[in-house]
Amino acid sequence: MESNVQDREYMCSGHVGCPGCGAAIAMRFLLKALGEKTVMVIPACCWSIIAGPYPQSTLRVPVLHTAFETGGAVASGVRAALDLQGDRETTVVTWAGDGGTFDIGFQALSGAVERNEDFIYVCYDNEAYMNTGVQRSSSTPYGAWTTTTPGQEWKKLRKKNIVEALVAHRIPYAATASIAFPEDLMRKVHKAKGIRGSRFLHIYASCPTGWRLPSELAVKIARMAVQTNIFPLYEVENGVRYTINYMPKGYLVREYFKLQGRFKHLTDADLEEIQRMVDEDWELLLRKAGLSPGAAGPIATPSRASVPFRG
Ligand SMILES: Cc1ncc(C[n+]2csc(CCOP(=O)(O)OP(=O)(O)O)c2C)c(N)n1
Ligand code: SF4
Repeated sequence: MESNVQDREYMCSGHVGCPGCGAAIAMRFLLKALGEKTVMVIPACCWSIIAGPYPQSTLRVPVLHTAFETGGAVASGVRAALDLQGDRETTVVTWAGDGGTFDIGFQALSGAVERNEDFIYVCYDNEAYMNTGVQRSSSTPYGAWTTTTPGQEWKKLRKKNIVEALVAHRIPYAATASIAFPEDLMRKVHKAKGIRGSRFLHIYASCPTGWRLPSELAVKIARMAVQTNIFPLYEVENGVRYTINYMPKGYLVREYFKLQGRFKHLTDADLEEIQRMVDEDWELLLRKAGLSPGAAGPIATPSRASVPFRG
């Protein structure tokens, strides 16, 4: 199949992420799509380390490392400074983990997008505070082990729907993307780059270390998350226009869960409950996109159970 992936790299080899780090893969694709006229604002997260210690950097674009809670505010300031210099070409990007986005950076993010600041906010989502040793965040999914949800205390609350929270601000553009679908990811980055105002990208970025997953399965697990409807690929324009970009085959979620050590305590009953929640969320999304669940394929039909996952 022909690929539109550009040859030019803006991320050098020699980064210090773990083998198979989905956040490193995500950054590589993001910068291929954005190009060199980019300023990256990075609040505290794994990427504060992955980029390398000053004066070295794995990135060929300027990077501002900032306080954990300030991603939205710092990007607003950088944009204002560039505007004062008459530079309308450079794209300002905040690149933050789920802890820095869903939780501690949410106030600055909400404030910035309510003002419709002209920047792209990217959350690479590895579903926990990984840099400080795998603590649960409000992005950690129902059922997961973390060091703050250990043993029988595994997380029994749902993951926050961050895209819906941003959509509620009626920003010009919000979208999900995955490291397993690079062309879709880069198309969305291109699209976001061409829009003015606040844009939000939620990128699914697997973390072999925190998920207790063999590093060579990082991309496969990301593909399975989409194929099972756990992480649907869609975009929302101006807070109202929903487009689902990929119609999954609707594989059973249990196939996704069994590959990861963070879910190994789950019983059949737990998996059934999670399947019910995933189906419910998917059907809600279909309705928002103007599609009826029945028309969308094998969702919630018994025949789906016999479909083997072929990644
Ligand atoms: C105000 C504040 N609280 C706590 C920390 C410690 N800290 C640094 S990185 C981090 C975790 C970041 O998690 P996330 O945003 O999910 O990114 P990831 O590490 O998973 O890449 C924490 C708690 C900090 N730097 N500042
Ligand atoms: S802990 Fe996870 S997100 Fe952090 S560098 Fe390692 S694989 Fe990447």
